[in-house]
This record gives sequence, structure tokens and C-alpha cells, in this order.
Amino acid sequence: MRLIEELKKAVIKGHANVDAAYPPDMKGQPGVIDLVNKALEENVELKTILNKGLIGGMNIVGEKFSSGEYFVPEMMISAKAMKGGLNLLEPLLVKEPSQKLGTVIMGTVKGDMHDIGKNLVGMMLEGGGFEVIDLGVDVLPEKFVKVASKHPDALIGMSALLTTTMENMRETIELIRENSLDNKIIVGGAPITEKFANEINADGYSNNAGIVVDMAKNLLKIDNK
Ligand code: B12
Repeated sequence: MRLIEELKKAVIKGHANVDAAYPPDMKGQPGVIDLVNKALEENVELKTILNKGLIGGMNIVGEKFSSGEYFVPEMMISAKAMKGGLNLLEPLLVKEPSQKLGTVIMGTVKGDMHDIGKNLVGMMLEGGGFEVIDLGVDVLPEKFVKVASKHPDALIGMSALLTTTMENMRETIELIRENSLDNKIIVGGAPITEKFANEINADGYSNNAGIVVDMAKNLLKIDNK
């Protein structure tokens, strides 16, 4: 679909909206915010806007960074533009349920500043009826322990995007268990695999936000499909 291709391109180029001066060659053209709004007006499915447009664009940004075409500033500008689009989707993903199904403590692990995926997972969980306690980014293992000890029934969700910081998930899980907390723990983020999740004794793993609500319900034994 042409509109989604345009959206993907706007994410890749980091063009936030029609008035944004960056990049100069796209000035005056619709940006991420305009195109998400247009897609919503045209009733394009949320998952298409999200997966094909926003996340699709971001994946290309990652490839461009790997190949040396992009540097951190370009990645940052694209991330900012994508966040603008996600903000528009948030109210549609997060509806107020009449009754909360349970609590999820979410955070990006120590040393890691990536939060787009974590925020998306959090939005899905909120939309699915969970209360989300968002600890933010660069969350120390001790902080997870402190919050989990106040919420012994909560599910813990950890995100890591770097091969260097994924090891901090292991450290965090070890500390949680050393403190005799038996909260269920799920992990995710681009470098995480099922094998790694098993190795660090996580209770669940997913590489996309789509199935996270069902996973949370299963782990917390919530019988509400
Ligand atoms: C945007 C971005 C940034 C932005 C982050 C902005 C922000 N606020 O998040 C900025 C510019 C700050 C950044 C910085 C860096 N980045 Co960066 N970044 C990216 C990029 C392009 C996109 C990440 C993203 O948001 N994807 C979109 C979201 C929706 O996807 P996601 O996070 O994977 O989440 C999905 C799933 O993984 C899953 N999920 C995620 N979390 C969780 C949690 C749970 C519980 C569950 C169940 C599921 C789940 O669900 C999500 C939705 O489907 C990736 C490339 C890539 N393809 O991942 C590189 C990438 C992750 N970055 C990389 C690097 C190297 C860096 C830097 C070290 C660069 C530098 N030299 O400074 C710094 C590190 C800073 C730090 N200490 O954290 C490398 C990592 C390489 C590696 N092997 O470790 C990547 C892979 C780029 C590359 N191809 O080389 N980065």
C-alpha cells in the first residue's frame, strides 16, 4: 500500500511532520504524524500501520546503522519521529478496561536506553487490561527487586536491545530469585532468543508485542480470553 510505504520512508528519513525542516529534501512533504493520521482516517488496520509502517521503517534504520550508512544521530531522529506516530496510536491500543486483570512491572535493563519496544509492549498490555508499572530505561536489578517485592503477584517484563545489556537480564533474574521472589518473568528485545530466555530461566519470551497479552494471561493464570 502506497500510504504505508510513504510512512515507512518518513520513519527511515526521520521526517516527523509536514513542518519539520529535517531532512531538507522532505520539507513540506507529509511526515510520520501526518501519514499515521491519514492512515487512521482511511481505516488502515492498526497492526499494518504499526508493523509494516512504523516498525518496518525502524528495522531499515537498524540495517542502515549496521552498514555504516547511518550514525547515532540519524537513529535518534528516526526514533523521535516514530514515537510521534506511536503516540497517536496509543489511545487506540490502550483502552480503559472496567476491571484490571493484573499488574505488570516493565523496564529496560541496566545500561540500555532503548524504550520503543518496551513502551509498545506496555501499551499492548494496558490495552489488554493490565495495569503497567513502567520503571523506564537503564533499570538496575535492585530496582526490579524493590518494586517486585511490593507486588508479589505482578508479572515482570524486561527489555534489552543490546547484546551487551542482555546479560543484565540474567543478573536481574538471579537477584530476583536470590530475594526469594517468585514473580513470573518475561523477556524480549531484538537480540533475545527463546534459547537465551530459557538459559536465563525466564518464564516467557516473545519477539513481538502482539502475543504478549495472551502470554501474560497464561502466566498469571487469568481465565479471561
Ligand atoms: C532506535 C534505535 C536507537 C535509539 C533508541 C531510542 C529509544 N528511545 O528507544 C538510540 C539512537 C538512542 C539508540 C542508541 C544506541 N543503539 Co540503537 N537501535 C535503534 C534501532 C534502530 C531500533 C530499535 C527499535 O526501537 N525498534 C522498534 C521496536 C518496536 O522493536 P524492539 O525494540 O525490538 O521491540 C519489539 C520486540 O523486540 C519485542 N520486545 C521488546 N521488548 C520486549 C520486552 C518484552 C517483555 C517482550 C515480551 C517483548 C519485547 O516487542 C517489540 C514490539 O514488537 C535498533 C535496530 C533494530 N532493528 O532493533 C538499533 C540497535 C538496537 N542499536 C544498536 C546500537 C549499537 C546502539 C548504540 C550502542 C549506538 C552507539 N554507538 O551509541 C546506542 C546504545 C545506547 C544505550 N546505552 O542503550 C544496535 C545493537 C547492536 C548489538 N548487537 O548490540 C542496533 C541493533 C542497530 C544495529 N543494527 O547495529 N538506538
